[in-house]
This record gives sequence, C-alpha cells and structure tokens, in this order.
Amino acid sequence: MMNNYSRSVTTVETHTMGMPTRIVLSGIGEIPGATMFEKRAYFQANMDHLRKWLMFEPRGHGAMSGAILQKSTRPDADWGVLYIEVSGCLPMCGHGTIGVATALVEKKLVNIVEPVTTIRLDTPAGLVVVEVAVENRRAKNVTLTNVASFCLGLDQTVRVPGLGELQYDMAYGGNFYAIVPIERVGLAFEKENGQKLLNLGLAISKAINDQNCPVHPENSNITACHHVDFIAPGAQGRLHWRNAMAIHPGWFDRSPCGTGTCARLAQMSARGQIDIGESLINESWIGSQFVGRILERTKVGSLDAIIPTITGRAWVMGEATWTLDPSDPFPNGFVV
Ligand code: PYC
Repeated sequence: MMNNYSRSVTTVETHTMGMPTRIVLSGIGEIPGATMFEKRAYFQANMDHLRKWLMFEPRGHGAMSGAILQKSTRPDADWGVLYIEVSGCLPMCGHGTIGVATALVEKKLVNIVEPVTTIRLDTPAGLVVVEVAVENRRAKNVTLTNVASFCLGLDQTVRVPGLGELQYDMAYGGNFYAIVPIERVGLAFEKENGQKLLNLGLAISKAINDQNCPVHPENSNITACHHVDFIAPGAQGRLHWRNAMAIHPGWFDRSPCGTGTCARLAQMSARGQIDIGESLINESWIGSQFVGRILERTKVGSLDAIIPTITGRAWVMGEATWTLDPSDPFPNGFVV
C-alpha cells in the first residue's frame, strides 16, 4: 500500500483527432503471457477490473479508450501494447496506436530520429510499424502500417428486429466492422440522428453476432462484430467519406477510427473502388480526418487482403497519477 492507496498508476493522456487514449506507463506491472494476444486473454480473464477502473465513470466516460504499455514479447518490436476501452480489450486500435506513438516520442521512451522516428509495436493483432514525423523533438503526423486487412463478405444479409432485412459488408482491419451505407437505415448523417444511429448500431451488431458471427480465418479467437460503420459520401469526391462509427455499448468513435478505416479500405478494394497508392479521406462524426492508403496486396488464409496505412495526428493533453482509496465505493467504476 502506497500513501494509504491500494493502487497507483501513471498515465499520459492524449487525444487522436478528438478521441482520447489514456496510456498507462507504470503501476500495472508485467501481464503474464508469452505473446501480446496471450497477455490480452490473461488480462480479460484476471485483470479486467483495471480496465473498468480506468475507463468507466467517474475516472473515464462512455467513450473512453486507453492502452497499457508492456515490454515487447517479440525481438523485432520496441514496445508491447494492450488496448483497452469501455467495450473491452481490442486486438488492435488505430487511434490508440497514434496516441501511443506520439506519447512514446514526447516522453522520450524511444530513440528519437528526426525527421522520422520509426517505432515497432507488438499488438495482440500482430506487428504494427509506426512512422512519426518529428520536428524539434515534437511528434507531428503519424503513419501506421496496420496488420493485413480483408473483406470477409460483401452483400451479407441480416434480419434486424425493428428494421427488417439489412444488407451489409463485413470487413476486418484489426477488429471486425459491419459497413452499412447510412441511407439503408433511412437516416441522414445529421447530429440529431445520433441516438437513433447508436441504437441501430447495437441492434445490427447483435443481430450479426447471433446470425452470422464473423471469425478471423487465421485466429478463431478473434471473433464478433462490435463496430457498425454507417457511411455517407463526403464533399470532396469519390474518395472522401464520412462515417458514424457506432461502437458497443453505445458510443461513436470521435476519431475516424483507424482499424475501421483499414476495414473500409479492404472493403473498397474488394469492390474495386480504390487502388494501391490512392488516398481515402475518412471523416469522423465530429469532422476530424484520417488518410488511408493501400500499400500492397496480400492474402489472409484464402482471402484477398491488403496492407493498409493510416495517417493522423495525436496531441498530449497531460499526465496523471490515478490512485485507488480502499474506501472508494466504486473501485471498478460504473456505467450509467
Ligand atoms: O481507431 O481503431 C480505432 C478505434 C477502434 C475503436 C475506437 N477507435
């Protein structure tokens, strides 16, 4: 017990295009497991109270997200990362990776090279290589090369209670995404429709998981869809899109969603709508943007896949020490 507190954790607080990442630097220790995927499984089974403590109210909020730094489990990476958020532990998180890379540079936790610092991250979904533009020791734009992303199925059909039959595409970019043109649910991309879109997103992902649950072809432990991507055209031509990313248990990503942008690139590639080297401008519910590109084509099992890159930026907002008083009635936080 330190200073009468039963727990003490230090964090760097960043936001990536509006979306927070609370990055744990110390206080959690080494999570057991030989790989980051095993560490994620151990954490989910034995340490999930720490996620709730850091993500839920009153320390977090309904759209909170974070990352726990670990020693890398592989010789070719600099740091290991476990992604946490209100919905659980993600295999991979794009905005979180941009936040982590920015914090590693600004806290000088990697060897800094100007104008570009390369950081190799060991994530539960695989190796993610990040290039951070650095000027005068400060992080600017971040480009990450994500894990192989693929389209699992085009024109899938699901019966959604209260909505009827709905067609969607299912794609993976580090998490599974159901991609739905917003007009199919009869709503415009307007703030006033936010709650309706969130409710529909939850109903759609539940129906998909009940009727046609997606499973990663190379890792059957990566399964289920907790993200529904309602898409609408943007104003700047065929490669500018807006997205309302509805995420379990009921919030929109404030960033354009990095893994969602990768899934969208894979789905657009499967539809012949984007080619290697072209730039997709993906815009979030709050108007912030990532640029996504296809670096190369590959395979995941027998499926056509792509290696995508995402470019965005994060800002350090502060640092914190989070403590737990043994008499605190909400040691695991709460959800309203
Ligand atoms: O940026 O990959 C992402 C993400 C996933 C959930 C929230 N953000």
